Amino acid sequence: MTTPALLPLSGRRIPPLSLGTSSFPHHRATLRLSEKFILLLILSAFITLCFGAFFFLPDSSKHKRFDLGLEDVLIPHVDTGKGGKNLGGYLIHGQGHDEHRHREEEERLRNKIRADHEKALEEAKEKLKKSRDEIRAEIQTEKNKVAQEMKKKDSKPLPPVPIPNLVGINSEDPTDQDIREKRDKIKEMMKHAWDNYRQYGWGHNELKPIARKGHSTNIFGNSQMGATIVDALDTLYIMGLHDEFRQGQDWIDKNLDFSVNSEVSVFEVNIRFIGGLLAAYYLSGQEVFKIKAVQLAGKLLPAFNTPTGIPWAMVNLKSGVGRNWGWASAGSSILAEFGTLHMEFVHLSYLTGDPVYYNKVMHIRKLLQKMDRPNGLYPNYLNPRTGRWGQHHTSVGGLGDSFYEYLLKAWLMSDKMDTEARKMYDDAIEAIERHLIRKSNGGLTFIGEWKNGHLERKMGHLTCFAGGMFALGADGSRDDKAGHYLQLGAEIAHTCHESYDRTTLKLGPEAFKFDGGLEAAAVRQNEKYYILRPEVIETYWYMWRFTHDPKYRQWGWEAAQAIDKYCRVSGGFSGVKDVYSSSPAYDDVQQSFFLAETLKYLYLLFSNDDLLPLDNWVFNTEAHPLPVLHLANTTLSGNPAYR
Ligand code: DMJ
Repeated sequence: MTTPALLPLSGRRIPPLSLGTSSFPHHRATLRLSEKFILLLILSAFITLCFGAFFFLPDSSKHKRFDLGLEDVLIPHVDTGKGGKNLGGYLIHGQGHDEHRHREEEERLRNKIRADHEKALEEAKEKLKKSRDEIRAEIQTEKNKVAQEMKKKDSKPLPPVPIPNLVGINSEDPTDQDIREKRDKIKEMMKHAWDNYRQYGWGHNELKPIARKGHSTNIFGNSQMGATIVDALDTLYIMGLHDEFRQGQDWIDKNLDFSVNSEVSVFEVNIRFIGGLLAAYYLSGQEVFKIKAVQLAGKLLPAFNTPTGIPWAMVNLKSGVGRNWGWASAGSSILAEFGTLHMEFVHLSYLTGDPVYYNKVMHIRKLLQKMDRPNGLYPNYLNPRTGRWGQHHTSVGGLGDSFYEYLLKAWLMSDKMDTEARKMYDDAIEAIERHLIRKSNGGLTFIGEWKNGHLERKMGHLTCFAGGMFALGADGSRDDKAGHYLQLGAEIAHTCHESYDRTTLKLGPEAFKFDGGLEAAAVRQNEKYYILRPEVIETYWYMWRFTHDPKYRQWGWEAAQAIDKYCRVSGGFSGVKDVYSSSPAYDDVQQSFFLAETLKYLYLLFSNDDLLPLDNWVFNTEAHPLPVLHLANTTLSGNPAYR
C-alpha cells in the first residue's frame, strides 16, 4: 500500500527515507553523505590546529588581534576603509602605529582601575571610622537627593491649554440675613470637620472623631493619601477658607505620593482624588493640582489592561496589577465604577493633549452600546474577561447610580455636543421609568431595584441623588418632556424627605421599603444607619436651583440641624448607627465625602445661583465642579486623532 506520505499534495515525489530496499537515488545519497563527512573532518582538524597555534603565540599578538576587532567597532573615526581591511603596506604601517597606541591605552586603563580601587578602599576605611548613625544619615541624604531629582523630573510643567471660561468662582454674600446666617453656620461646620481632621487625622485618609485618630477603608488599600484633604479642597475654596486651602495645598505638594504599594479602588480614586484635584486646579489655577492629577491617572491606566478594556475595580498603584471585588457576581466589574470615569478622563485628555484617557472611556462606551440589554436595562455586573453581563440586577442606587449620572453629565460637560451620551441617557431613563419607578400605596414615588425579573420595592439613600439628576436632565429631554422630568425630580425629593422626616433623628436611613404597609421606612437593623451621606441634600439643591421653591431650603436646613445635633462630637462629625433611636451609637467615622459633598451642597443651597452656575460647571459624582468644555471649538471630540 502506498502511504499518503509518498504522494504529497503538490504531486512532487519525495525520496523514501527508509534504508530497506536499495535503489539508485538512495545509493547516491549515501555517497554524498560520506563526502560531506570527510570534508567536515578536514575542516574541524584545521580549526583545532588554528586554535592550538593561537595559544602558542606571544601575549602581545593575542591582544593586538582582539584590540583590532574592538577598534573596528568602537572607534569609528579610524579610517579602516583605507588601511584596516587592506592587505597592502598601508596596513603594516598602521599596525605598528596602533600597537604603540594600544599599549598606551592599556596602561591608562590599568592606572585608572588602580586609582579607582584605591579610592574605594580609602572611602570604605573612612566609612568604617564613622558611627552607625552617621552612616545611616549619609544614606538618607543620598536617598533624599535621588527622590528630589525624581520629583523634579515628574514635576515638569504640562503643556499649556486654553482654560475654559471659569465664571462664578466667587459670588456676593446672600442679601437675606437669615440665609446668610444659615450659610455661615454651614461654613462653621466645615471648619469644625476640617480642624479636627487636621489635628487628629492629618495625612490619613479619614478621621475617627471619637477615637481622635486617622481612619481608612479598603477602598484606599493601606495607603495614607490624605483623601479628606483632596476631597475637601474645593469646598474650602468656595467657602473662602483660604488658610485651610493653603494648608491642604502645602500637604499635597510635599507629601501626596502615588508610588505606594497599595491596592485602591479605581472608581473611588478617580471621583475623589482626580475629581478633587482637577476641581482644585480649575478653581485656584495652582499647577500642582493638575500635575498630581495627571500623575495619579497614569497609575490607574494599568487597570484597563483586561481582555475587553473594561477596567478592574482595583489596581495596585505600584505594580499595576488589577483585580475585581471578591463579592461581585462572577468576577464582574461594577457598572457604577467603570461607568463613572468619563468626566474626569475627558478633562485629563483636554489638559494634557494626550488622547489616551479619552480613548479608554470611549472604548467602554462603545462596548456598552453594542451589548444587548435585558428589557432595555443595564445590569450592574459586567465580566471584564468575557465581556458578558453577570447577574441581571439593575439599580439606580448602589452599583449602578453614577453610570446614568455620567451619561447625562458627559452631554452637559461637552456643551451639549456629545449627543451620543444624551441618547444613551434618554434610553436608559425610559427603561428605568418603565420597569423600576412605581408609586407606593401611600402615594410616594420610589425607584426600586430589579433583581432577575422581579422588582424589589426598596430604595437606597444613594438612589435619592436621582431626583437631582432628573431635574438636571429635564432641559433637553426627548419629546419635550422637561416638565415631566422636573416633576419626577420633585417627587423623588419628596419621597426622600419623607424617609428623613419619619425617623426619630430626622436623618435618613441607608435603605427604606414600600412593602407590606411600610412607607419609606427601614426594617432591618443594618439598613438604619446614616453615615453623613449627601444624596438627599444634593437633590434639594438641584431642585432649589431649578424651581426656587423655598421648601428645598427648609428641608436642607432641617437636615443640617439634625446633623449638627446628632452627628457632631467634639472631635468632628460621626455617622450614627440607628436613625430611629433617640440615643444612637456612633460609627466613629468622618467620611471624606461629608466635606466634599454634604457640606458643599448645603453651602450652595444657601448661596446665590451665580456661585458655580450650572450652565458653566458640571459637578462630578463626588460634587467636584468641572467646567463645561466648549468642545465645538476644540480638537477633542470631533478630531479623529482622539478616537
Ligand atoms: C460618594 O462617594 C459619591 O457620591 C458616590 O457616587 C456614591 N456615594 C458616595 C457618598 O454617599
